[in-house]
Amino acid sequence: MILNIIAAVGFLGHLARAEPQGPYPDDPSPTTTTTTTRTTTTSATLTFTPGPDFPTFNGTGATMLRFSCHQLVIDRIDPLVNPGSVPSPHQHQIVGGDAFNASMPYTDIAALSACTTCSYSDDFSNYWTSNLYFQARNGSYKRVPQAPNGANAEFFNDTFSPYAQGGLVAYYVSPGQNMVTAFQPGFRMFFGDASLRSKPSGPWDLGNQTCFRCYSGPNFEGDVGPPCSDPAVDTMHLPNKPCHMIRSNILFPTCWDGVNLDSADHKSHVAYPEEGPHPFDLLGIGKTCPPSHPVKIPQVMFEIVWDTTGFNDPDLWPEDGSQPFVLSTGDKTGYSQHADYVFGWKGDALQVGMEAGCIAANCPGMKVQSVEKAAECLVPALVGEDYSGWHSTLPGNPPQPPVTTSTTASPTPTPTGKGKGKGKGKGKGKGKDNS
Ligand SMILES: *[C@@H]1O[C@H](CO)[C@@H](O)[C@H](O)[C@H]1NC(C)=O
Ligand SMILES: *[C@@H]1O[C@H](CO)[C@@H](O)[C@H](O)[C@H]1NC(C)=O
Ligand SMILES: *[C@@H]1O[C@H](CO)[C@@H](O)[C@H](O)[C@H]1NC(C)=O
Ligand SMILES: *[C@@H]1O[C@H](CO)[C@@H](O)[C@H](O)[C@H]1NC(C)=O
Ligand SMILES: CC(=O)N[C@H]1CO[C@H](CO)[C@@H](O)[C@@H]1O
Repeated sequence: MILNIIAAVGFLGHLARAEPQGPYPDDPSPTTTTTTTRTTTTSATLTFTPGPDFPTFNGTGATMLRFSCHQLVIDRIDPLVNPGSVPSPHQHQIVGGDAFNASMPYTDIAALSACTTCSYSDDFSNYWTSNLYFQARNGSYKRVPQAPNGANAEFFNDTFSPYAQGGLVAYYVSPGQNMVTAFQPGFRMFFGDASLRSKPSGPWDLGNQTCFRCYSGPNFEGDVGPPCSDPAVDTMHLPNKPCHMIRSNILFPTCWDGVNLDSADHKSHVAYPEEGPHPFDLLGIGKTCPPSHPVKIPQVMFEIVWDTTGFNDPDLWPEDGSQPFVLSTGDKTGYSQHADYVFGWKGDALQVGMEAGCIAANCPGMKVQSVEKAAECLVPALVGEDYSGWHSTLPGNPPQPPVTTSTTASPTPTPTGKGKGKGKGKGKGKGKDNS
C-alpha cells in the first residue's frame, strides 16, 4: 500500500499531461464498486476507488484537502511577524478571511470574518507569502503575475482552482483517520526566515520542505512527482535557468507542543518529528513527534505558481549569467521564501475535513463556495502601494542582510524597520545563484 501511494503522488503529475482519461470522479456514471489499477513508470501500481463521490486512497483513510484561495489583498503588512506595523518591511500576497488586519487577536478568527477567498468556505484562516518580481537590466522591477494552478483539476473535482486569481493552493494532509488534531482558535505559525540568503544550516536539511519547481513547458509540463522530491526540477533556491512557470511549495512542521498558540519566534511551539521533517508524500506527517511536541497536527503546505513566460527573453536576463527574479524580501537566491499561517477554520470544520478520507477539493461534509463568490471577498490595502508596472525599487526597498549571512540562529526576520531602510544598497547580496 505504501508503494501504491507513493506511485499515486507521482501519478497525479502524469494526469496533467493528458494521459488517457479514466473513470475520474466527475464521470457521469461512476462505477462505484470498480477499483482501477494503473501501472506507472515506477512499476508500482496505483489503486484508487473512483467513486461514487470523491477519489480516495483506498483502504488507508488518508486525507488530503487540496483547495485554492483567491487573492484577498496584496499589501505590505504582516500581523504575525510585524504586528501593528503599517507598513511592514516587505510585501506579501494574502488569502483567506476578511478579518485579516495589521494585527490579529488570539481569538476565533472565523467569528470575526464575514467572508473568505478560499473554496472551502468554512476556512477563514489567513495565509500569506512573499511575491516574485523580475529585475530588468536597468535595475527596474516588475511583479511577476501568478498563475492559477489548474493541474489535476479533474482528478480533484476542482472547479475553483483553474479560475482563481492570485493566491495559493492550500493542502492539509492526514495519513489516516483520527491521526491528527486540528489547530485551536488563535493558533498561528511561521515557516522560513526572510533574512536568509544561503542554504540554511541547522539540524535538518529543509530541502524537502521548501522548494521551487521549474516547469519545462506549458500545461505544467515537467510536473513529475511530489513537491520537493525531484532534484531535476526542484531546487531550494530560485531556478538558475528560464522556466515556463515557477512553483513554490512551502511545508509547515507537523508536531505541536499542545499548549501554546504562538511563540516568540512563531516557530518553537511546533516541531519536526524525531526522524526529521516529513516530505510531502501523503503518507502523512511523520512517525514520532518529540515528547516536547507530542501532538500530531495536519501537514499544511502552500503552493504558489508564477507565470514567468513573459520574462524569459535572454536579452532581458542579466549579462553576468545570473537569474533575474527576486522575492519581495529583496532576495535573489530564493532562500528567504517563507510562509505565515493564522488558523481560522470555523468550529470543528477542519477536524471533520481531516477525517473525510478524501483527496479532493470537494470532500464530504465540507462546505464549498464558487470562485466568483470567493472573489467578492476583499479587504482594503492598508499601505496601498502601487505594485503594477515598473518600479525603481521593490515595495519598501527592503533592507538587505550582509552578503555572507548564513544562519538559522535568528529564526524570525530581523528587520524592525517599519518600512524605513531607504537608501540601503539594493545591490547587496545579489550576484550569482547559489546552489
Ligand atoms: C464535484 O463537485 C461539485 C461541487 O463543485 C459537487 O456538486 C459534485 O457532487 C462533485 N462531484 C463528484 C463526483 O464528486
Ligand atoms: C483593523 O484594525 C483596526 C485597528 O485596530 C480597526 O480599526 C479596524 O476595524 C480593523 N479592520 C478589520 C477589517 O477588522
Ligand atoms: C527598464 O527596463 C524595462 C524592460 O526593458 C523597461 O520596460 C522599462 O521602461 C525600463 N525602465 C526605465 C526607467 O528605463
Ligand atoms: C526529508 O528531509 C529529512 C531531513 O533532512 C530527511 O530526514 C528525510 O529523509 C527527507 N525525506 C526525503 C524523502 O528526502
Ligand atoms: C482494501 C480496501 O480497503 N478496499 C476497499 C476499497 O474501497 C471499496 C469501496 O469503498 C471497499 O469496498 C473496499 O473494501
